[in-house]
Amino acid sequence: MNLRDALRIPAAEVTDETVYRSRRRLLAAFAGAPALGLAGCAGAEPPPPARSVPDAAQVRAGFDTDEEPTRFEDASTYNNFYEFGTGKADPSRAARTLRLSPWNVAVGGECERPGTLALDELLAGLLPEERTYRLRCVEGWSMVIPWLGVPLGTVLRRFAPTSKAKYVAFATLADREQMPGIRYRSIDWPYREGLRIDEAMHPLSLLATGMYGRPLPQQNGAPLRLVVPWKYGFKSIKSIVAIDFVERMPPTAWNDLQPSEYGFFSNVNPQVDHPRWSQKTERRIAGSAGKLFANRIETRMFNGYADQVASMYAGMDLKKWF
Ligand SMILES: Nc1nc2c(c(=O)[nH]1)N[C@H]1C(S)=C(S)[C@@H](COP(=O)(O)O)O[C@H]1N2
Ligand SMILES: [Mo]
Repeated sequence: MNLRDALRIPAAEVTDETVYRSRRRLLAAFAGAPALGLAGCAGAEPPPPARSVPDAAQVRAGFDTDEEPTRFEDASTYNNFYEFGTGKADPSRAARTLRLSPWNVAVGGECERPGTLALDELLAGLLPEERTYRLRCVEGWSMVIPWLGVPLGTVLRRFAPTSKAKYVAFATLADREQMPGIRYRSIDWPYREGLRIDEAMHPLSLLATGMYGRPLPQQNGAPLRLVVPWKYGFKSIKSIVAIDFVERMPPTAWNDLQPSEYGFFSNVNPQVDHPRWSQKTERRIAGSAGKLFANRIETRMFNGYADQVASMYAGMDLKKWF
């Protein structure tokens, strides 16, 4: 049986549990195989960044929501952080020992002031803001999480990106000693993600240091993680140690693994199904319903942030650039 057949699941049987299992199987199938690179987009030139992004005042409606938040105990025990294992409960058990200090972030590439900074230097003078965002995982579940953090763009501008900086690439720590999942050659570690520069500068893009009014738990990506609420959760890379301004679309962990299934943009879009499951609905893990009795709700375009972000994608074919 070839890989594609091995991973095919009859539509009627698809639940987010089977989806997550199949995703884990995909990792196992690819263990040891060479990285595929950006094969999915080979040849075609991606659409350039939008020339301007709205300012904070224009997108303020997206900073909060009146939807019922997820309970802290669900948001901190039902996690994806493959460096600590592929089970949902693995990170909350295994990540406690991740050493958060000292923590340095190396910033480089197409910018005038590159450098490696300790976390408090990186964030010096910035006060964390609270942003309550929806988080929609590509597997078909979602949460509502009150984050604490600073706008990504505010931090990036300190490094004076040049006109060649068309994308921003991020990498997670990959420390074999502290991260038991690194021993499996599934993802081509370190976990990497990227944004187009306009997306990175958009005021909704957050560098989070906390949630629920307290410091981020390790399993949620302490001490510093990205939160990009209009994209599938895997774009929101955890425990960041490197940020690079680059001219070309950078390689990213899930796109490397299966470019036909995980695009670079990965904007939440109920009209573009994952090749192996529908993206029209999601299981909302919120309030006392918790993860066992989560409601199924309709997935919204750009995860409900279309008013804030759609202008960046004007004229872009969102099926092609999924
Ligand atoms: N380094 C790293 N970042 C990661 C992941 C991961 O496995 N490793 N998983 C991603 C996925 S698939 C999701 S849905 C979110 C989950 O964030 P949460 O556990 O804080 O809800 O983190 C993302 N960031
Ligand atoms: Mo995810």
